Amino acid sequence: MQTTLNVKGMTCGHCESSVKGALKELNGVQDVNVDLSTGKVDVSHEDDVSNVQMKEAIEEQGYDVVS
Ligand code: 9UX
Repeated sequence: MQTTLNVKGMTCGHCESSVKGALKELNGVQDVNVDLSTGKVDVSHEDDVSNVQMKEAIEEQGYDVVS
């Protein structure tokens, strides 16, 4: 399935890499696309990956998930 998360605070390519890397380490995450201009992070993943899990992985990198 596909989930879009709104992430605050990503401004450069390193931010993008950190967020992508953290999400891709979660079991069941297949693909991650980041749009730096909007802060939208599209995650393709198995059904058993929860929003909370994804949110926590992003917050551990120092970014806020808005919704
Ligand atoms: Mo770039 Mo992101 O210098 O927190 S790593 S802005």
